[in-house]
Amino acid sequence: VKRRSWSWQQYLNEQKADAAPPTLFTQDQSFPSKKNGFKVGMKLEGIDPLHPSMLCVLTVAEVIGHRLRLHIDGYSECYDFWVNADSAHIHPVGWCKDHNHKLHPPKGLSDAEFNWQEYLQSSGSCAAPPALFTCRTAGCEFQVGMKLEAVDKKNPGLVCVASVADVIDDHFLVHFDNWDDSYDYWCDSSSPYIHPVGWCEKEGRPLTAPQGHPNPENFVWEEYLQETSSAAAPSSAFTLRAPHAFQVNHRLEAVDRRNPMLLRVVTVTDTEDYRIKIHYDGWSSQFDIWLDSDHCDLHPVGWCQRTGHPLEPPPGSSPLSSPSQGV
Ligand code: MLY
Repeated sequence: VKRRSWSWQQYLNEQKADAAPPTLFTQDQSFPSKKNGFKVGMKLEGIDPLHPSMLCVLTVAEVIGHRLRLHIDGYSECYDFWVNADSAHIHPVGWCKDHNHKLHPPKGLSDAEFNWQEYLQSSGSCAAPPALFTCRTAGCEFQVGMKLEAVDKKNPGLVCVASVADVIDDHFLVHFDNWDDSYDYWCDSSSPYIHPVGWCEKEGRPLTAPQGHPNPENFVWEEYLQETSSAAAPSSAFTLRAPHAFQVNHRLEAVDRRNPMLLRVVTVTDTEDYRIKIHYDGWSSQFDIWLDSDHCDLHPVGWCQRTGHPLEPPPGSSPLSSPSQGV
């Protein structure tokens, strides 16, 4: 069955709504500057979204428009995940070795047993050509081991003692001291979720001490830095970005949280300085979600069309009325 065509322009007119201006989006959200050259079967290295501290062996399982479904080699398909082709979290074969990062071999192979050349040969597959990846050369002042105060995004009321656990180009991994890596997240120096050592004290806010700290109510940074022989990230490293400029009722395109192969028409229904609440048009508001305004699953109106990705029209919205339909 051919999908009846649907038009953003007609929909915006009907809804008396505006598209969020393309200038409000980050580069990663905007119209890509090059074609998606990835092909099914190509192998690469990248971050496991469920274990953001781990770089894994990946295979392109599906390509739609500017997006890729990636499979973690040796694991169940249920861990497959979608990324944009210009994601900062994917790298060519050999990247980990060249950049001194540990690469987790496919399930079933030990570190000693895994070797890319043999693996490609025995699996009869090829490496994704390095030219397909978007190279990001910018660095940052953050270095592995530096300490900071960071919001625990899974418990956003908490600002906690944290460390830089990894650095890749201009991104770094925030890790909460003495907790497992399930709370870790990648961010850049402009993130609103990170603060220099001493920020909580200055703001008169509680600071959550490392797990198991003997005296969490009286955590003293100076002592902790000494005990752990570590340094605070310099305050010059923090480059807090300006709040976003999305407005309530702006329309955009967003990945469906529940079925991430789909992109849907969404409306901004609430805003905070660094987050927006989105509503999937035509669906119950029980599916509304808050997202960071720079989330890579948000795109300007027209992104799907421009990148050759289907866009799911809101259920119940009328298809394009064309003169040939009469009336
Ligand atoms: N109630 C949660 C809180 C965990 C907080 C972890 N942060 C500080 C990294 C729990 O105890 O699991």
